[in-house]
This record gives sequence, C-alpha cells and structure tokens, in this order.
Amino acid sequence: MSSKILIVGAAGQIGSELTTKLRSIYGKDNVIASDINYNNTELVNSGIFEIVDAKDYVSLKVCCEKYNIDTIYLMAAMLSATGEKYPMKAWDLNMESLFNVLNLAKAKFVNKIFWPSSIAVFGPTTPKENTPQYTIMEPNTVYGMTKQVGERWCQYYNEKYNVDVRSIRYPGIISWKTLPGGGTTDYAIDIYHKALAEGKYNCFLTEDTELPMMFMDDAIEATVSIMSANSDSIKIRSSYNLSAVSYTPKQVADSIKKHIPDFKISYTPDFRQDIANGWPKSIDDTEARNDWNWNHSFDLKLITNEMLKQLAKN
Ligand code: AKB
Repeated sequence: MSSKILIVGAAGQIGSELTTKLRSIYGKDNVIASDINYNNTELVNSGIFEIVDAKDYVSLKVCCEKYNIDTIYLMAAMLSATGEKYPMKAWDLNMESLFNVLNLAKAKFVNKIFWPSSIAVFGPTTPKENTPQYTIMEPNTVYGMTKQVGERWCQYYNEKYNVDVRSIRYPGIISWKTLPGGGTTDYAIDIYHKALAEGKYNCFLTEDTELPMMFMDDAIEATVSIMSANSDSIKIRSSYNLSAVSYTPKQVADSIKKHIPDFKISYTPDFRQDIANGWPKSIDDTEARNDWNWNHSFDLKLITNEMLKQLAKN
C-alpha cells in the first residue's frame, strides 16, 4: 500500500489551502483531511475527510492505521489573541496535539511531521529589526510560550528519537479563501474585507505597528518545500525563521487607497496591541534561504492586488 498524508486541523486558514495544494501534488486519495467538525463543507466534500481530535492520541492513531499514514501536517492550534482569553485551553491544545504527533512518530506509526511555529516565539526583549534565527526568546503570550517550548520538544525528539520533524516560524499569513481565527495579524486580512464591503476600517493596532507578513501562496510554497527537501539539508530541527514582507496598518491602508481612493482607516488599539508590541518588525531568514532554497514572491503591492481582486470576485 502506498504511504499517505494526514492533515490535522485541515479546515483552518492554512490547513484548507495546504490540503488543496497537497492533493494537487500527491493525488486526492493520498491526502486525508481531518478536523473536529464538518463545518468546512467545501473541504469535507472535496476528498477523504475524517473527524479527528488533535488532542486525542487514540483517534489520531486509528486514523493513521486506517489510511497507512506516512506524514502528518499538524495545523490545529489556538492562536495568539484567543490564547490570551483562554490560556489553559491554548496550552492544552497546542501542547497535547504536538506531543501526540511526536509520539506517533517515535512509535513509528508515521515517519515525518510538519509542525508550524510562529514569530510569536519572540518577545519584548528580542531584537526587533531583522530578528536573527538564534537570539533572545522570551515570549509573553501563552501562544508564544507553546510555540517556543514546542520547538524545543521538536529538536529533542529529533535528537533523541530520530523523529523527522520539520517546522517554520510563520509570520502573519494573508489569504482570501478561509478566514483566520483569533490571531493578532488578522487585521491585515479583515482590512481588505471591510475596504470592499464598507469602504472603511477601524484597526485594532496603531498605524505604525510594523509586523512580518506573508501571502498564503508563499506560505504554502515554503511548507511544501521544507517537507520535500532532502532530510540532510534540514539542519535546524527546532524551527526556521521565515520572512517575506513587513508592513504597518498605514502602509496596507495606503496600498488599498491606490485601488479604492475613498477608503478610510481609523485606529482603536486594544489588547492585541500589547501582543504585537512584543513581536519582531522584520525577520532574518538566511538559514531557510540557504538550507532549502526558500524564496518569497509576493510583496505588499502584489498582496493587495490579489486580495482585492479575489475578494471582489467572491
Ligand atoms: C497570530 O497572529 O497569532 C498568528 C501568528 C503570527 O502566529 N497569525
């Protein structure tokens, strides 16, 4: 029987587009999508779909055995803003799900794992400009703590148990197909929806809050690329810095105004401002570019063009 891929948390913002991409590469029947409900009907109806709770080791193991799964992409997580509202839930989901897939690999039920980390591993004491791969990491959000300690566990399982786990530190991911949920960088998607629907947007971050961002196509490309690279070239087994563009809410608003001249933006910072204040402004991803030839394609101008075009169509 040929080996197969399981995507856990496939109904989410990144999981849903990753499922489509992996199905186009490896074939529809070789990529099993899973989540905890049937809410994403497009995903449920477009290929094999299973209900799997990432926190439940047995249900993951049963699914892996049923389909002879070789590779797991663990995309289920509670993001930064929601994590601050439900700290213990965020800790439980983010850590238990990671241990479950690492232990499945340790027990040889699967061979390879993708687990996303985030720029949230950094904190207020981290150098903000061109943040290096190896630097001070004192995250001050629960989400960031789960990602930081998760990275340590990934490296530990790789070194002690030879688990082939690969990871990248995603910046804010900009996409038009599936909405994100509960992140601090979500404003950078919402702004396009509101620009088209209402011609105005009230941003929960200040106009000059610069954060690293990436268009979904680039994020998917990076994910596929690190997973298909030769194992020897993946020298970092905690998580790779990954970068594309960095911008502020004002810069997004200005790029939208080029298409919608009357677009108006206002700013009412809330608790998410504190989260953003602890994150880098820009990221140095030299290691990813050297080790597995990472390169991004979308800058802010291209992101805005694509977001407005696709959202207007849909
Ligand atoms: C969030 O804002 O929480 C996420 C992230 C940067 O990991 N988008």
